[in-house]
Amino acid sequence: MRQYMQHAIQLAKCADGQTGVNPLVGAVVVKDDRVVGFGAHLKAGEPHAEVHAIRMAGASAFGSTVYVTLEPCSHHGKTPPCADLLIESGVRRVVIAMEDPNPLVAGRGIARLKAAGIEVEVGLLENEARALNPAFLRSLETKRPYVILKTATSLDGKVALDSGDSKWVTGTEARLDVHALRANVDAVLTGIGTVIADDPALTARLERPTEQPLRVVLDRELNVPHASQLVRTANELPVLVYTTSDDVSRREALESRGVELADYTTLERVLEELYARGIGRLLVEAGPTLVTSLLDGGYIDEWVMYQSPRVFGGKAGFYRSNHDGPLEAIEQFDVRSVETIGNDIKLVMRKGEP
Ligand code: AOF
Ligand code: ZN
Repeated sequence: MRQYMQHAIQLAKCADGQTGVNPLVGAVVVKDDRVVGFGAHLKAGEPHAEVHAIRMAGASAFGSTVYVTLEPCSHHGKTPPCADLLIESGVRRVVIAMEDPNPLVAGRGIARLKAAGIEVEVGLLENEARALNPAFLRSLETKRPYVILKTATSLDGKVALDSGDSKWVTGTEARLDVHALRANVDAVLTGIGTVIADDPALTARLERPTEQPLRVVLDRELNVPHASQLVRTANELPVLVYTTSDDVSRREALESRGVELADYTTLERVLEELYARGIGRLLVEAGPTLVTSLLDGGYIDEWVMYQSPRVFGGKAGFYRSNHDGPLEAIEQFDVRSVETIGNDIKLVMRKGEP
């Protein structure tokens, strides 16, 4: 029944932005045409969707059909294998939207269920289930966070006037939307240039209470001002600074203010390290230096571009390289959506399907 899988997909979506490097997963348990349990994976390290759903179903799980958006796992990760739980609970049939591409699972969950005599069907609403997890699917391949670039520019792609005036490029509605973006990622990355120029807090300020992203700054020389909003709030909300500086007094001064320091080797290493720390989605809000490096390195998976319908002119573009061409050689993003937000344009682009 498609409808039960649709419910499972909706349940999975409830935890969007909360699961770190883990996928969004939903599960619904059905017995004699009645829903007897449901659940979603809410947070990395916590029980998987099937565990919540089966617990809710209790004894009714025996002889039931379980609809789950991702193949039940077969590995001992932070939690025991879901396939075993389904088998032990006496589930009769399992309907799975998509196989888990995680090499630790990759068909073994399905094989285990079948070996136990459970009827298994794979592929119901597979496209919808894949669409739940672009970040998880891409990161499995890259071992880096899913990187979302945010830019706010004029129609001619400028981030400021040549005078430096950049407050505000877009209207209040678009800026509020950025706060929703921040609330939906695990970390926000910026460069020291932006910290000095704009003094951003990089927090998600919404009307509703929300989890805050880890704030990450690339700052080779350790020039981050002690009076900056980031440093002043570092004791309450974590700030991680990647640096090459071995200036002991600068390091100690920042550490005593609650800033965590890490070694800055390469951009690629920083991204890999953030992923290893559990950062599944990373939002980049940075100036032209970092944005150019990330675009040139091919690290941007998704791009949210806000454009103000006016022309700034001048030189303050967000991108500094100059492609040699030919034009066909320049990678194109896929345009996913275009909408008006206040009196600005919001354009969402992605690198091809993961
Ligand atoms: C499921 N149901 O709800 C989820 C699954 O570290 P662990 O133990 O949480 O394992 C994480 C991996 O398990 C993750 O990479 C993915 O392959 C799978 N996630 N599997 O059966 C779930 N969240
Ligand atoms: Zn599992």
